[in-house]
Amino acid sequence: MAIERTFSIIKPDAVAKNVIGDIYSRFEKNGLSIVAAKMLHLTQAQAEGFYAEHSERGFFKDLVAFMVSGPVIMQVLEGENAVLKHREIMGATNPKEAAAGTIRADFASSIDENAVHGSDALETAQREIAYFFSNDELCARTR
Ligand code: RTP
Ligand code: MG
Repeated sequence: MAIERTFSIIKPDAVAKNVIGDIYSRFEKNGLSIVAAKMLHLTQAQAEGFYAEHSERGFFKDLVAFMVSGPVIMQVLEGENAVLKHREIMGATNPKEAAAGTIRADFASSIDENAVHGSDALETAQREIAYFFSNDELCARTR
């Protein structure tokens, strides 16, 4: 299986719940290594740009308002089949539909405040990583 990189955000609700460590632990226990990380409070423009594909959707305004409501921590995860594996660990967008034991089942309170973001495809991952990280911020994985 291919070694991939994917992009992850721990959203403001999960940062406020003090569960960054628990979420990192789930990544690591599932074979995903953190190869870049930063914590920041997104600006309106950063959040709008990041979610531009949803700009015509009814939930866009609320989504952006939520994403700028507090600090987030974002990371690049590397491992075998990382994009899909990460989406599996996260669980469904709506926590009511998320499988037991997934991050969203355990930490998300609603579809709007759903704890984490993860890239939905390899091409998306490359674009999203480049949106927030420069090449020299991506570290080689130590094996
Ligand atoms: P994300 O991009 O945050 O990882 O979430 P996702 O792929 O599972 O879901 P996506 O379709 O990309 O939607 C982005 C975020 O918008 C909010 N959303 N609300 N009310 C709604 O019907 C609705 N649909 C999506 C969610 O917070 C979702 O994470
Ligand atoms: Mg998405």
